[in-house]
This record gives sequence, C-alpha cells and structure tokens, in this order.
Amino acid sequence: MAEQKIALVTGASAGFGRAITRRLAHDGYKVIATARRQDKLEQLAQELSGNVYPVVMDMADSKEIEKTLQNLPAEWQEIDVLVNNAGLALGVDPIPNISLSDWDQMIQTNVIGLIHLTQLTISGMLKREKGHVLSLGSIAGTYPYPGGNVYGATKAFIAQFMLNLKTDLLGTSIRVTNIEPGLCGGTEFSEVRLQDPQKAKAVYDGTTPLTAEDIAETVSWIVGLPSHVNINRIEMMPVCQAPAGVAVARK
Ligand code: 8X3
Repeated sequence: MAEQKIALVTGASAGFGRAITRRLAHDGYKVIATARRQDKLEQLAQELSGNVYPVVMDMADSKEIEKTLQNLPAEWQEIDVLVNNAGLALGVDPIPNISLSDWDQMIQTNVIGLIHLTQLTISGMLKREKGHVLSLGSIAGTYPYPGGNVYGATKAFIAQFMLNLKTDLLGTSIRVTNIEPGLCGGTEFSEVRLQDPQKAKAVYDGTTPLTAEDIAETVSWIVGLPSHVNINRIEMMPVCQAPAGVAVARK
C-alpha cells in the first residue's frame, strides 16, 4: 500500500477547514489540523480517529507558528499538502468608517501568518522534492465591492503570492494552487465579519450558496490530479452569483 500522505490544514475547527480536514482524512491522508479552539479540534480528531493530529495554533502569532512546526512529532513532520485556509474578514463599512485594528488583524492572519507558515513548510517540501501548497483566496481578491477594502486586498495579495510562488518553484515538482470562492454559506465567515447573527443570516437570504463541502471536494480533486498537473487558480461561484457590478456615481 502507498505510504499515507500528510496534510496540514489551518483554521480546521470549523467551516472550510473542518470540511477539508474531513475530506482529506476520508481520502486517506493523515491531517495536522490547526486552529485556536482546542475543544473543536479535539472533537474533530475523535471523529476521524487516528488520522488527525490536532494542534492549537494562532495564525496571528508567527512565533507560535514556528514553534508548532519545530515541535511536530517525527511521524508528522513530512508535510505533503499545506492548505492555507485560516483567514477572516472583519467589517463591511466603507472607508473611512473602519477600524484600524480590524485591518491589522486581517493583514496579520490572512497575509503575515500565511506567508510565514508557507515559507516554513516549503523548505521541507523542497528537501523532499514533493509537495502541494493550496491557499484559500476569494473572489474578493479579484472583484472590488463596497466595504471589501482590506479584506479584498489581503486576498489579492494571496492570489499574487501564490502565482509568484509557483514561478519561484518552477523546475521543482512542488504544486501551488489558489482557490477563489464566492458566496459560501454554512460557515462562520459572515458571523465573524458582521458580528450580528441576523445580518449574517440575511447575507444568504434567497440564495443557494456554495458550501464548505463544495470547497473540500475541489481541494480533494486538485490534490488528486496526476502529479504533472498544476491548477494555478480556480474561481468558484454559486450559480446564483455573477461577477458583475462596475459602479458609476451619478449626480
Ligand atoms: C468570501 C466571498 O464575496 O464575501 O471571500 O467576499 S465574499
């Protein structure tokens, strides 16, 4: 039997991260599941008995990321697939009604944490001459919308970082993919962003959004493709969404 591959999934306590962890474990991976909430990680580890190594790690704390990677047990160190899923949006108010600390927090988690973890993981992949780095971008990194300001900018950063990473890794066998979903329901994304359960629910009124399982299915497909195939970026929307909306101010 082929050796079991190891994946590391960030933000694994809920939403996309939990669905991706479940899917990869069912696909036969051993998954290092990281997040801030220990109880949720423990539940997931119990559910996927033996195939998940739960690690409490805050993506906003680069020192903790480094320590976590250094302290992985020997049998969990050779990471084949990194899924940079952890990230958040805070607020939808247009400039100037924003909170600078919200902006900082998004940049710290979505950008700084992601690039640090990626760099630390890639060195091992290069030594072993194999690996796949996937990040969760967003359509907000391509299409602007009111109040998208720094959230969209972090996702644009991720998209370009992943394309540049692919370019730097040319000539190696390491694969790099950015997954860019649109409206996706059934996760904590809008509750975290809006801090209001009613408003969060209203985001999905009258729609059939993507689900976390749709994203997990896509990850599973991308990592399972033959090793010479690289999906650079993939944009996903539910059928009820379209990338329209160039704005004009009229007097
Ligand atoms: C999540 C999708 O459209 O709310 O990144 O920005 S959107």
